[in-house]
Amino acid sequence: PCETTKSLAIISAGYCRGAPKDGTEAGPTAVLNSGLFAQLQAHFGAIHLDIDRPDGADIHKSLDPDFAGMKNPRAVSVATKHVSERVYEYSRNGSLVLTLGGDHSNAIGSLTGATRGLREKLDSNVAVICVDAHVSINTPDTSPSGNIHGMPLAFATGIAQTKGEGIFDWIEKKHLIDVKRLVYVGTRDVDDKEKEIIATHGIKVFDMDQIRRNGIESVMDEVMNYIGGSIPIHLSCDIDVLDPEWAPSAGHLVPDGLSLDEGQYIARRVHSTERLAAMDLVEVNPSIDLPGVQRTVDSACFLIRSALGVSYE
Ligand code: 5AB
Ligand code: MN
Ligand code: MN
Repeated sequence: PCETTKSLAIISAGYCRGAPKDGTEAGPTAVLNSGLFAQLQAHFGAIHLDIDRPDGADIHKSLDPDFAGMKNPRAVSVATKHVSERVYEYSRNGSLVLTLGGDHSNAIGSLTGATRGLREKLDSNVAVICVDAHVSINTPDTSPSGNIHGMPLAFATGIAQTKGEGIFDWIEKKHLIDVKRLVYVGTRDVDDKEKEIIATHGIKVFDMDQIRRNGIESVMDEVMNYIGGSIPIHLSCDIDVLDPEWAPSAGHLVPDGLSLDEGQYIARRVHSTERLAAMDLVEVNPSIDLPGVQRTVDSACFLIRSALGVSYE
């Protein structure tokens, strides 16, 4: 049911209030300006590039006190609502949508936007492959930090229900992804309370241990089996899934991650389904480990080109 995607839309989502460290606001520019934009243009032709900043995304910190265990909740809510609406418009019109973060809270926007758009367009649910060292599924109640970049999958699935005035009160049922269509690859740093959430909801996880035991090829066979053969796919990539050797410029480095080749293999397998409908690439932070920024950006671009089937030169 998923027709070949003809156009590409890029949402520059350089919002960083979901993370404890600033810097990810410079992620989209760093990634696009390293040659990627030109390569994507050569491949896709005209690209819709959306770089508007929503009013309120920079709500001053003094006007945005903690709410129910969340830091900067109003700023993150405004930003993610905007991303959700932009991704929704493009998805509904049949574009493949690439959202560049920014911290992982931006995925609240991209996941809900793509889900809503594809439901309208194709009358189909979306399968979400989340590639992250973490599971990023704390609720405001379980979060040890209050950082919303540790919560995107909880809000996008509806597992987190916490709402206030101007705080995620825009999320409705039509936005929510189906937890049974969510699968993780490459995790290796999961909080105890997140383990409980994963168990309670029966969410599928292929962690680093499984990848080391069985190999990435066999794990991806299982991933593809699990999500089934027909529905569109949303690939949510947190760059920290890669080993810090390949992506040192990120805020929550965890050792023993994926090699770049393994990351590329995942992306290629997704591409080969011809069902990639949306992708996020988040958590690239050009203010961390300056000598490693180029390497991190190059890895990010490599994953994006692999998932989108773009070769160049
Ligand atoms: B990232 C932690 N689980 O909730 C939390 O980088 C870390 O988007 C979250 O994966 C890491 O604060 C969030 C301890
Ligand atoms: Mn992570
Ligand atoms: Mn994450």
